[in-house]
Amino acid sequence: MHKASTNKNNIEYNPQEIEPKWQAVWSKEKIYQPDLKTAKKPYYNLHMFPYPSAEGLHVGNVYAFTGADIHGRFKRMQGYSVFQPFGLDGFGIHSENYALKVGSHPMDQAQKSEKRFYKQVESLGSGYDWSRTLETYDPDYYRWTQWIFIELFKAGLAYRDKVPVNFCPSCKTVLADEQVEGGKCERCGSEVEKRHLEQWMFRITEYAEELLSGLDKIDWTEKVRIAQKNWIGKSEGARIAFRVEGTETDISVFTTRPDTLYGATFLVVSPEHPFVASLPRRAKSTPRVLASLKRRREHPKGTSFSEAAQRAIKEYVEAAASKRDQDRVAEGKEKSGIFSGAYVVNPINNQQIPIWIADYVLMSYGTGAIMAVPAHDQRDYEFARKYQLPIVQVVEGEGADIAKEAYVGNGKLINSGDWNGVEVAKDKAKTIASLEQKGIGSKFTTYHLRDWLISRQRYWGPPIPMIYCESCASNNKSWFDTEKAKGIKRLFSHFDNTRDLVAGWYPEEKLPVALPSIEDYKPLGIHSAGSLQSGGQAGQANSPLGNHPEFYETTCPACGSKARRETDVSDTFLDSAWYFYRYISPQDSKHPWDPSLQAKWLPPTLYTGGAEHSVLHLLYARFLAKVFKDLGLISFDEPFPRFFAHGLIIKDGSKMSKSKGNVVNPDDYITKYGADTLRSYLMFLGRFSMGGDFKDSGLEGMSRFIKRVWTLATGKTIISKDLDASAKSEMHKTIKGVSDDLEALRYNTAIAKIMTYYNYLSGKTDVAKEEIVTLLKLLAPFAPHMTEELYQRLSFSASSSFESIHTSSWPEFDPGAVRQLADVVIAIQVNGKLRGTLRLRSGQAVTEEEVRSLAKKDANVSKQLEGKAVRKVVFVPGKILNFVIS
Ligand code: ANZ
Ligand code: ZN
Repeated sequence: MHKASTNKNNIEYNPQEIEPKWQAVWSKEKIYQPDLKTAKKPYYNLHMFPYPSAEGLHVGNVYAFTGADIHGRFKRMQGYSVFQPFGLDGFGIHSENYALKVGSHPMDQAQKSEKRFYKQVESLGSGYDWSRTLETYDPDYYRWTQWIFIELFKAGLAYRDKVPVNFCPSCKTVLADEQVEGGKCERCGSEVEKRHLEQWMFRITEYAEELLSGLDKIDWTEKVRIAQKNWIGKSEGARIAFRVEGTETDISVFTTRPDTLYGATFLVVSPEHPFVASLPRRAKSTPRVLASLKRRREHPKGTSFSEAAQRAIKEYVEAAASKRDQDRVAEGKEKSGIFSGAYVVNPINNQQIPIWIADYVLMSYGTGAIMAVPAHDQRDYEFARKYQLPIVQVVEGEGADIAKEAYVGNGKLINSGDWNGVEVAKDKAKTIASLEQKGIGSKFTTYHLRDWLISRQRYWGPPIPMIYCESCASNNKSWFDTEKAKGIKRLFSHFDNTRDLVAGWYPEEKLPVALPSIEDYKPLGIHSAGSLQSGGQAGQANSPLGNHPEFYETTCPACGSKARRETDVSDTFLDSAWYFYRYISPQDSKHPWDPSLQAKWLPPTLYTGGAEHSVLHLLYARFLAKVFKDLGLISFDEPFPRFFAHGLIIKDGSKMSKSKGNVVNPDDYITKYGADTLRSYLMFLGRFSMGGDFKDSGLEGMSRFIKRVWTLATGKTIISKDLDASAKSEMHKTIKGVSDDLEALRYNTAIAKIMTYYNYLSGKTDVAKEEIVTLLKLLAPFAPHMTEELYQRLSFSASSSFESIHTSSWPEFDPGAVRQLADVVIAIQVNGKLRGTLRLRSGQAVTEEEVRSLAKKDANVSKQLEGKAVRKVVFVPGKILNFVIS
């Protein structure tokens, strides 16, 4: 390599040559492959793994991966055994949609994407442990995804239910709530429809409180923590029971405003509320209902009352069923409803109030019924206005004008019996206590979070490993009646109440249930009776596997009857909710993850990724961790103690997307400038947490900087000598700044500091070896190839065998070496006029005393003060010292 310094051509910076060269050396020397068993200081540096569905890597991926890699490299040089794995989230709807688009079978497409993606990622030069990759569509992986499904089923956390679901007409499958953004499919952007379908669900709601309280003990990017908190949506209030007139039954409402109970002038139940279904029976058995409707002249002439009213109610309920929740509750949407014919008694004042049925009340929230307080709730107000229902004001406060709109502000209770004068915001607890004392209500907490819908009517996913036996189902038997079930830890006792939700179901114990290669893999959508094929059921969404008896025909594990496999696959987000456990032992055929390595390596030390996953992936992964903990599978209950959300790369002012035609392909830039330049440029764009705007001109600038460092290290006279105090100070100042920045993932400012240091060094006539080594080491995480090349060329490696710059030690900061952190300039005034300035090193002369005596030594100032009496001194530390003289 010393010969090289005499050959001019070879000293030119040539990333196309050196980058693949060092990638091969690193791989051969296994410098990024810690021995997980013996490693002393484990540091699991994880970033979110990508869907390899697009046309390969895009600059947004490069940005995310590089930011994580830089932190990992920093930690490795600090002496940690950094484990940084890579893999592909290539199962699921995202990849399948892409395969459908390009017209290639998902299985073939996966192989193609995998090759291309891995090759591209390798060209970035990141420090991955390539011996531990995983792909979610690999049967060795998804057999454990299926195993997890079964573990949840056995614990009572998976059940099948007919529920109103989000259906994407374009993806032809149901979606979880988290996958619907503003009424649109998270993946394809189509308007989501509402359907009632039988689906597998995970009881994530059982963990609502833990998911919420756990947020307080983890170190996450604040906006992501808040988004998740809001999604869980804890709501505290009360439950109040209203007796239905003429019956022994109560309708229970959930309210966050129990203090407004005196203002409840009607009750509203959701169209799906069981009370509505009970109405026809009631109409027959209670003449009172009939009488009450007659009184109100809602009984059209010529028909039997109950028939007409029932028909109208039935129609209303049916219309509501097809509406989407977000449309039903939207502010400003015209409210609709229908009188039920029945009444309840307001328990606080014994007044009779009517029960209405309206679709702005959802069955899935609270109790599915509300007490309407039109004076203080805008939706109730609009409803009351439309149907001429009474409005009674019970809160008096500033600006209240009930004639115009509901008053939702603070104030004091009025028209509220013994509650009059109570402060509404402050004293909610008082009214709840009063309700409890009177025996008509109690404190109640509910959550907006709903159970995780896990089944997908698609092809490209892990088949849900369950078997359904008709004959067992009709005897109300399930796996829970088997001998095996007796020894299993059940997490929730109230599972016993929902046994019917799993009747007939048995887990497949022989995993994996392999996804067969079929040609008719396209999504089928909802079956009408006419389009039924062998596997389908009218009105049910059917899966491609439902057309394959060779797949689904089997026998019941319990009774031996003919049985049928589940033909739905599970949600992609299940695949990605546990991948980071698998990385520690991707080849383990006995366990989902190695139990002993688990204790040492999990959870990941730092997790980086996009904020857009705050209520998807990050929520699901937290849920699974809590279940695993309860099942005794792991020793922690928060999977990501530290999560850092990076920003987005935009191009020409908008998020990169194919439809906008502004996707940047990193390959072209790597070819032209080298990965080191692209990496450093991306990290210099702006704060890593904020993202930035990708500009070709910026890349040119970074390319020049990288070349300058190259020239400095190859062209300057580099000598071995001791640093003088000022050189030491410059160096340690830089070490401190860059180290702090890398710790906190503030990469743009780290680069700025490295640039400043470069400028300092390039201004010197000769540069000491120590200075160049430091510069290269600080730059190494950003530009791993060229710093390695220079480090080796200059033979800075101490040992005769290969020692990479990336496993060398990070420059140690010596606080004693820093002479000055920054200069402080203090204006010296006399009677407010500037008479001199004082330049101080920070840490020097900070008290007023000291500054005053230094100021007096200034010739100009002392002349001004001569013979004058100083009446007062005004001192603003770090800025001004003003002598007031007479
Ligand atoms: C009476 C009341 C008076 C209310 C008032 C509000 C203001 P959050 O904060 O989202 O929890 N509500 C309860 N269950 C509902 C359902 N299933 N569908 C639609 N609305 C429902 O909102 C709680 C409030 O939303 C509850 O408090 C209830 O209206 C309504 F001046 O009860 B309130
Ligand atoms: Zn059976």
